[in-house]
Amino acid sequence: AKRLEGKTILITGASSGIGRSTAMEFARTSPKSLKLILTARRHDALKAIAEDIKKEVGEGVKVLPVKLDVSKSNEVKEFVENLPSDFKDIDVLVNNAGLVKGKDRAPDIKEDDLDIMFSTNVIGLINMTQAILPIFKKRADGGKGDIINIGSIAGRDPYPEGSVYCATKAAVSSFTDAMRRELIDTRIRVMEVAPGQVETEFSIVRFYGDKAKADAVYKGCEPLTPDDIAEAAATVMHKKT
Ligand code: NDP
Ligand code: 8X3
Repeated sequence: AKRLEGKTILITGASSGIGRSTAMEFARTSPKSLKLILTARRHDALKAIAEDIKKEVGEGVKVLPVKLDVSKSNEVKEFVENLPSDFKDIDVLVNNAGLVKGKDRAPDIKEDDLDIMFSTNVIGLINMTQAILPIFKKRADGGKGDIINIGSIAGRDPYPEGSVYCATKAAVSSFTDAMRRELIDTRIRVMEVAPGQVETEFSIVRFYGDKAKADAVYKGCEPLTPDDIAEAAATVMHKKT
């Protein structure tokens, strides 16, 4: 619980799956002094999660739901400029927003799918990192804060018909490692959590809303749950000193 106490934590892609579970898990772990900024494109879903948190842990966790598309660099900049003063002092950025679209082999990869995967998973994650890092850097002794990037095993072990998604996650991994080295002389830590298969809306999104196709992905295996990943994310961060 100490790890999270008193922190202001920004989670992208908090409207569903791993992001939603991470918000709930953090709130449960530190129910008295946490501030959570929850972002995604679906604002109504974020507001519902804010209500769920209130029901489960009470008023001790302050939640700010904000509609934000991470792939739009102008939205990201405006978001940071317009943060209310009591939520500006962000300690932790969880770069979780991401998606997969389609299951195709080259040369049949759809251009729209290619665009949205790179602009969300890679450019979106970099946009957010660039926007939040100055907040970390202006702290004493070269800066302090935690960045937790949600990568994937797919970034290390790429599979046919997922080439673009896998390439985006390899990019996340590479960007994370370079950032860690850039910031080695600060107390800004850059981490990657790289899950295997987790049952969320991920496959529903992959198959453009076809729930039956998505369910078939998890038949006969035991996928991780988003709560498993949320617990991992909670334990990797700094203890506040
Ligand atoms: P979900 O589809 O359940 O959640 C994805 C989240 O990302 C949603 O909240 C969605 O919100 C958000 N999102 C998508 N596009 C954008 C955007 N442009 N701007 C802001 N938010 C966006 O899937 P998961 O929880 O599984 O995925 C979360 C992360 O975990 C992703 O990065 C994924 O690649 C990664 N991952 C998933 C695995 C799995 O097997 N499920 C395994 C390994 C990693 P909204 O639609 O409201 O914008
Ligand atoms: C999601 C993991 O292998 O199901 O990142 O695509 S996988």
